[in-house]
Amino acid sequence: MTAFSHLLTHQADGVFTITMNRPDALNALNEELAMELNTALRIAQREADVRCVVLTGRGRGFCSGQDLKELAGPGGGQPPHTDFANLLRQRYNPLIVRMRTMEKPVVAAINGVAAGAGVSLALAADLKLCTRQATFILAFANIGLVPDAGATLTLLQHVGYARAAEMCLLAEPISAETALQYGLVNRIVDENELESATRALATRLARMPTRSLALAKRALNQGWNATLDEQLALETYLQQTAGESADYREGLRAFLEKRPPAFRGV
Ligand code: T3D
Repeated sequence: MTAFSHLLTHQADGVFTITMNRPDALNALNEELAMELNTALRIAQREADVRCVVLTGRGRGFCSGQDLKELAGPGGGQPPHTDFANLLRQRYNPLIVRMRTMEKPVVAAINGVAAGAGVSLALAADLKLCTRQATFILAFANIGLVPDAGATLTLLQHVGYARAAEMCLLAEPISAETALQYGLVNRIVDENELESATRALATRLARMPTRSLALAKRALNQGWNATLDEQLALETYLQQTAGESADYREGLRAFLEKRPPAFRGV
């Protein structure tokens, strides 16, 4: 298993768990953490025995976004020039694309505050659990930046324009309850139950027909920009593909034999 300095990884029962591990900085994304996260997601995507990916953070934060101290550089003077375009292309955009297009479900277990690109990461997951203490802050405007790492799209997809504009323009924290009400997260759990609830959800997903989940994810991703005709054509193609999988045959057999299916993810 690859060794990481700012990440913890763990694999069991088809679930690959990635824990961001810079708790003193609320898991702010410095270059190392961002690049390691890219590597870990690449591994999770590649390994056939990984059938669900969990992203979480250690300590009281999920992820506080870009490491602002890294941007500020050493000393207290004028911050140095940052090539933001390069930073996004190198670190953030590949992360978001990988999470959204990975052919297996990605679960975010949001253990605390998510800020800036930390919210973008959470939004890129397919399913989200958070603790009652979790908060979400699109903090970009507080430092004169623009929401990025996909958030201007994924936030709109989750909450609609009025709420997205409020979150982006006012950059105020929203609570876990509000996040649930807005549709930003799927479920709130008590802090001491996050691990077990995440494990139960992820293990369940890992036992499902991975190929069909991947195809459903692709259909949902593409649905946003499609016309009805385009989406019907895509669904037709995806269903034909799913119908040729071993898991479809197993699912149908199991139904007829009145037993639970044993999906293998192929
Ligand atoms: O290319 C590009 O476009 C760049 C990409 C940009 C994407 C972005 O993510 S921009 C947005 C960056 N993030 C933020 O602006 C959030 C900054 N942090 C905060 O606003 C607050 O820390 C929180 C609301 C997240 C939490 O507040 P609180 O009061 O619970 O904790 P705290 O005391 O502020 O933070 C605890 C420690 O974490 C503290 O360390 P210290 O100073 O006591 O040693 C704090 O400095 C550190 N920390 C928190 N966030 C960051 C951070 N260190 C570096 N970078 C951070 N983003």
